[in-house]
Amino acid sequence: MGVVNVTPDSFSDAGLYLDSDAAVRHGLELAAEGAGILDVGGESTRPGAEPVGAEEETERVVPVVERLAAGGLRISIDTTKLEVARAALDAGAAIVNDVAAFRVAPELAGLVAERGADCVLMHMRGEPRTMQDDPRYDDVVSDVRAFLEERLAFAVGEGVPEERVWLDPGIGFGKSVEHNLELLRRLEEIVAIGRPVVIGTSRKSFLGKLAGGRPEGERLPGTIATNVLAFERGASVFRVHDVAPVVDALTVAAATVAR
Ligand code: PMM
Repeated sequence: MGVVNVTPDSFSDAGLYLDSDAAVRHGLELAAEGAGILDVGGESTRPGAEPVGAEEETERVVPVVERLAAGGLRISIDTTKLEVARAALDAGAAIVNDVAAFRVAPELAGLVAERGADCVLMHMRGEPRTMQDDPRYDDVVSDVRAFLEERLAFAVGEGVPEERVWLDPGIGFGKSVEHNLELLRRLEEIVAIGRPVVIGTSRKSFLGKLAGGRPEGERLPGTIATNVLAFERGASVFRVHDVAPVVDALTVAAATVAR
C-alpha cells in the first residue's frame, strides 16, 4: 500500500503532493514501483495535527482518487469522515481506511456495507491532537487486540461482511517507542484475530528515535526492518511511502520465509 498524502502538513512529505497533478503523478509512480493499493489521504494524522473540514478534505482527495481509479488502480481512502468516504467511493475508491475505526463516524460502517467496500480499522488511543500525551496501557497488545475485536464486531453488526475487514494496530498512534516495539514483537497476537493485518511503520518517529535521532528522510532502513519483521509475523498489507525498496525487501523476505 503506497501512501499518497494530499495534505499541506503530513509529517513525512509535507505539502509535496498537495497539488493534485503532483499527487496523481506520485500515485502512478508508486503503482509502477509495485504498490497494489494507493492510500489517498487529505487530512494529516500526524501528532498534534489540527482537523480539516469535510468539504476541504473532499476537495483535496476526490480529483486524485478519480484520476487514479480511472487508471484501473486500487484505491483506499484514508479518512474518518462519512462525507469524504462517500465522495471517494463515488470517485472509484474500493477501500475505506479509517484510523478511527468507525468511532468518529459510526455511519461509515453502513456505507462500507452498502457499497461492498473493504475497510481498514485501526487502533488509535485518543485523537491525533493529543494522542502522544503520555500514552498508557495495561498491556498494549491485549488492549489493542480487545479494541480491534470490538471494532470488528461492531462493523459486522452493521452489516460489513467479516471478510471485508482488515485490522491495523496503529503504530505511532498514541503509543510510546516501547509500545510500538511490543506490538511488532507480539504481532502474532493481532494476526490471531483472523483478519488480514495492515501495518504502518513507514518513516515514523520511533524509527528515528531508535536510530539515534534520524530525521524523516533517513528512516528507510528502519522502515524496511520493521516491515520485514511484520511480514514474518503474519502481516498482509504494508503501508509505506518508499514502495520500491520495501517491495524488494518483502520479495526477498517472502522467498526466504516458509509460510
Ligand atoms: N498512518 C498514518 C496515516 N494513516 N492508516 C493506517 N491504516 N495505518 C497507519 O499506520 C497510518 C494510516 C500516518 O502516516 P502519514 O502521515 O505518513 O500518512
